[in-house]
Amino acid sequence: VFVLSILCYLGMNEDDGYRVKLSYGTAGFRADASLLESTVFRVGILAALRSLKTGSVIGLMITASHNQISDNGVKVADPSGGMLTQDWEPFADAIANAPDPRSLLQLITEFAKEEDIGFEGRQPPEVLLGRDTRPSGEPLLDAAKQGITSIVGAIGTDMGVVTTPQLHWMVRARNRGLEASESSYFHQLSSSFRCLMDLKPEGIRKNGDDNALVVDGADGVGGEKLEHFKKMLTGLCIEVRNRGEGMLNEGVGADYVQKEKVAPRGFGPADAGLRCASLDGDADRLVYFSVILNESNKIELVDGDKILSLYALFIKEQLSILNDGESNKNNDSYQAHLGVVQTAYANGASTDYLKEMGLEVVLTPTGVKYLHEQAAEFDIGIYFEANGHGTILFSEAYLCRLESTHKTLLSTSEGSAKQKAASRLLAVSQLINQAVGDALSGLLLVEVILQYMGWSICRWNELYHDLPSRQLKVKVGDRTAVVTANAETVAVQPVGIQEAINAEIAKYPRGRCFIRPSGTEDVVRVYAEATTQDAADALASSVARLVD
Ligand code: 16G
Ligand code: ZN
Repeated sequence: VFVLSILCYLGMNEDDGYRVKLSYGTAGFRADASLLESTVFRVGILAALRSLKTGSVIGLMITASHNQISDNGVKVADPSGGMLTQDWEPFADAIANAPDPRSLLQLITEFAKEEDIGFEGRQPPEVLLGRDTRPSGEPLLDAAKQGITSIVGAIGTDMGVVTTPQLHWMVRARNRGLEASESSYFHQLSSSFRCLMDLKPEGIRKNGDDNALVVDGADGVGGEKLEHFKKMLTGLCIEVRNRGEGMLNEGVGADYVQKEKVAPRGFGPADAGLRCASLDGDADRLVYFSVILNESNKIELVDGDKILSLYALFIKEQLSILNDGESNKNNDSYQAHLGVVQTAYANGASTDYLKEMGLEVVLTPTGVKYLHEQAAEFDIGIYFEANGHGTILFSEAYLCRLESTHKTLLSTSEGSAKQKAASRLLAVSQLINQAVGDALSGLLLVEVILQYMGWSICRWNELYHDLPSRQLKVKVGDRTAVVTANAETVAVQPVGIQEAINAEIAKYPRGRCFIRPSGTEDVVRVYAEATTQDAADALASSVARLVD
């Protein structure tokens, strides 16, 4: 039986004037912040119900990531720290679009019955709340709290201004009985980073650039956090720019740098050759770049695909050290099923490179929930979107095996190459966020691997050469008219469009092109790739004309 006290709050909803139809897309609900108050309130209710249902702590994050400062958004983190289960998305859509308090109440009551959500004997529901630096965050936080506490006994715990991955990490930690504070997060990251630094092979010479890293904080929460956190990191010198003094996401941030392929505000010719990185507005995306000498603000972009490749190379190397000579003994405690997950946006050259390394590569549709789910199928699954969102997942079963292998190695051959490889893998599992892609932990892993390899950013960028590509967006009346299949590589609707796209692709050597409806904007996106920039541009625009 529910005791809801929502009616008073819902009056505002009818005053909205108009209500846009909202859908819980890849990034939760996102819109102009002024339209979101009652939506966030409703998501608060959902989060409390989810906590009741699972008997675990749930997360609610208020952010619009790389979008403009006037936007905001809300998404829910499940007990594992991952995205809200897809089974609940239709309910999220339904309550967000409920036209009046009465139908909202009815939806909730019916859903609770269906899901068999009751109060008896359960822990009081608890939701951890986080928000980015947007000014609209605070009032929206209040709306979320109201939503949560309208479920009797439910608690909303405010974690303050945090990065999206910090909040997901905290939810995961809490549900594992661990301390879930910012300081425990920083402590875990810095100690596993130090452990990896201590395990660097001796005698590696630095190749080119020094330890200095310059980071574009997108004028958001990530830059602020990193500025504070960097003091805890030894062996790495970080300069943070765009820490919040300028306008959030305006000409800065990972999304801008990756899509426009230019240096962010505050970076210029004087930075040529430096190793630079860019976070997005809520610090769940990371790309690297270096400014090209004498080319105003042009950059060499080192995107998510290349971060993935670097990680894959390192993990594979540790696994082969660990496996060396073990295959005959049939000792599967040493074996690990390693796989990588990408989307259709992955540069074709990266996919070729990973396959040449002998890795299993799986494609999924765009959106973290799909990549994450697929990566969790492996003992070690590495996923990345080209835009810089990704992480490395270690399965519980594999971590258990690895821990016992490590213990044995410590007692039989401490200091051996194998023992160190096992230590490194364990440290990576501690460093890299197991809940969601995390620019701060991702950056530390990149830095430690570059030092391990003795590589400069240029050497890293040489792993393979990106095929020239072009992304366009086409404003359409109804983006849902485009329906895709095979991880968005084929458009099955409108009927006939794929044949027309194929005919365009056939005109270009190594041409590849796909269209998909955006999950976050009212547009259809076009991606094209070919052997020259001109060809990629031409392919993209001819396909965009087909969509129009
Ligand atoms: C969201 C997704 C991101 C995806 C992007 C695509 C999450 C947490 N974020 O930001 O993974 O790349 O949407 O946007 O899933 P689009 O559908 O507008 O192209
Ligand atoms: Zn983001």
